[in-house]
Amino acid sequence: MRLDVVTIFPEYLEPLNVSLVGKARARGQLGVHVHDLRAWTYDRHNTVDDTPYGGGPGMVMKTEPWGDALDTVLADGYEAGSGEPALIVPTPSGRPFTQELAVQLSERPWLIFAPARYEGIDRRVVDEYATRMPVYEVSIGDYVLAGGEAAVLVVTEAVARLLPGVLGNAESHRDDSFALGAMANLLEGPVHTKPPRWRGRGIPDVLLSGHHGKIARWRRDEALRRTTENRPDLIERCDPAAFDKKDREM
Ligand code: 6GU
Repeated sequence: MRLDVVTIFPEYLEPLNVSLVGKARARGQLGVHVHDLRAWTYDRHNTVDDTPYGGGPGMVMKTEPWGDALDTVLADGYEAGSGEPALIVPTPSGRPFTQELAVQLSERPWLIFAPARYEGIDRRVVDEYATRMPVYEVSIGDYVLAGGEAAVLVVTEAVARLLPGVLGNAESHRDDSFALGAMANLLEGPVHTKPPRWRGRGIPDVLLSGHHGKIARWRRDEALRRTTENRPDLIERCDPAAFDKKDREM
């Protein structure tokens, strides 16, 4: 997979060199290209923003630097045979970024990120590129960040760990919170490891019982408890029939 990020803060994307994404990159499973938007400004002050038409507070990112930057990135990627691109525009006004969308994006060969600062990018930029490729305007949650760069890191990590061969163990994502399947829409329950006693605290007996059916049911109950506590909205969405089936299999 190829990733391009166009930003006025290339340093903000340094974390893409470390941990899971950094390793995928080092192994050649991921090509990451970070570009400084100001490389496509031609005035003395490298201006990327201007006042909004219609008035109001804040500044809007200008069309021309974004258009020239995206045209260059697209030409590079097509020349490199990167496949069909999709444009990701992080914005608090976007659709919610979910595990389902992470899976969809992980199936694409080439993602181009356009994180904005200020009040956002002139609308005509999104409208223009939407005629050429799928555009996903995504929000990572119900709060406001100063810019989309942190969201790029979030989306990139969620997508990269789904790529074949990036996580050590393909089973690792099966029980993830938000994974699909019988535990769909349930949060993961608590986990424990050695030592068996720490500051007077032991391990739940069932986990030491070796009884796989009982352990699975305990984990399911803990997942339900945690979901009820932290995300009652998710409980509404889970499928009681899936639980009944799992219980019969035990
Ligand atoms: Cl993607 N961008 C900004 N600036 N704020 C956000 C966001 C994105 N998602 C939630 N808040």
